[in-house]
Amino acid sequence: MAKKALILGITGQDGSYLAELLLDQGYEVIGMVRRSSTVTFERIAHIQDRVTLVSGDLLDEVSLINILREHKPSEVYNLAAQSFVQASWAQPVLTGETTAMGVTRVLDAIRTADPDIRFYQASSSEMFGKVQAVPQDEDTPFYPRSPYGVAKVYGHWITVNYRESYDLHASSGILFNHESPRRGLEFVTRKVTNGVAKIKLGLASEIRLGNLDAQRDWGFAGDYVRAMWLMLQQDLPDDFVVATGETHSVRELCEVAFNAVGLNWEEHVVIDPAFMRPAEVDLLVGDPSKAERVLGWHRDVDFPTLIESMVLADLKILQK
Ligand code: NAP
Ligand code: G4F
Repeated sequence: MAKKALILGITGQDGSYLAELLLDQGYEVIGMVRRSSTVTFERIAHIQDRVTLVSGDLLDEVSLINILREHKPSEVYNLAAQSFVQASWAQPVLTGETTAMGVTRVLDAIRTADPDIRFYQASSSEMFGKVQAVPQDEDTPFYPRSPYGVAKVYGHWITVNYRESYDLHASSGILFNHESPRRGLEFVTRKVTNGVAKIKLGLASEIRLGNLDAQRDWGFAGDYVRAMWLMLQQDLPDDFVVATGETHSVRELCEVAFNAVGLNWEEHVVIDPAFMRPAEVDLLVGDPSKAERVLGWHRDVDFPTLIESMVLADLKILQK
């Protein structure tokens, strides 16, 4: 019989790539979607007839228990969250309810409905915040710098706690930034690649950005969902850092993206204080040695290839 997986957050960037991966592996895929007055299925439109979409919300534990009881998945991937760091200062309580308490609701629903379910929690390098070591690995202490980061630390520790308290197969992937042509337009990579495409086509003349000095360890989302799946195939649950081991500044990101279409970034990027954050995460760079050694994971796509592919994809979308 085909294995059955439930993806919370299937309409998001990672959810769409993970659904593709699981379908390719022969899984039956159930995706939870929340009620909305408009359709939010753009990222999964191409596979919508191959997945089962069910209605539920991280804010509503009853909906989670009912979905687990009805569909009986053997694996649950919690990718759902309020995931935009900047928005977490404007909506700290919603971020906490979703990104922190939402994890407890899912874990508790699993404990109630079927404690044999294997669980993946989407933890984040944002938990390292004001970094206490370079590079960051599974033993680096957390020092979150945003309400989002604080909520993710809670989600991480409640996952560890349910694993230790109830012997759940619950793993936490501490993933560094990962991007793709499906990335939300508000995140800096996609904002830049979309802006570059617009400028190239004469539809805009500038991109307004905040802190160009921030450094991130950027990888490709398609590579990172493979690590999530590998974690749930292990005999024992554990925590893993997933990263490229390289870091680049927002300035370098601009350089690579503008170069891809033969433009000079300095002529088009404008610094706008509106995009500065109350507290910044200056430098992230992860050490993926454990994921490489234990899971046999490796990334395929490097930084310039990733950014150039996003620019090309945005050009295509806009030309259509
Ligand atoms: P994303 O594109 O923002 O997707 C978030 C998903 O969560 C969407 O499907 C969204 O549904 C859903 N969601 C939000 N609130 C919900 C609620 N109350 N109930 C049910 N679903 C809800 O995020 P992503 O980039 O794919 O990231 C996936 C996960 O990994 C997130 O937890 C994120 O925090 C974490 N993470 C991401 C990165 C990264 O670099 N991408 C790195 C580390 C960790 P709608 O479509 O209805 O909004
Ligand atoms: O693309 P960002 O918004 O991503 P951020 O804050 O690193 O968070 C992403 O990665 C986390 C993993 O570390 C995830 F957990 C989280 O869910 C999300 O996917 O910003 C990256 C950097 C920041 O330092 C920001 O200050 O880019 C800087 N930046 C400079 N100008 C900007 C802008 N970011 C955005 N979004 N927009 C700007 O105009």
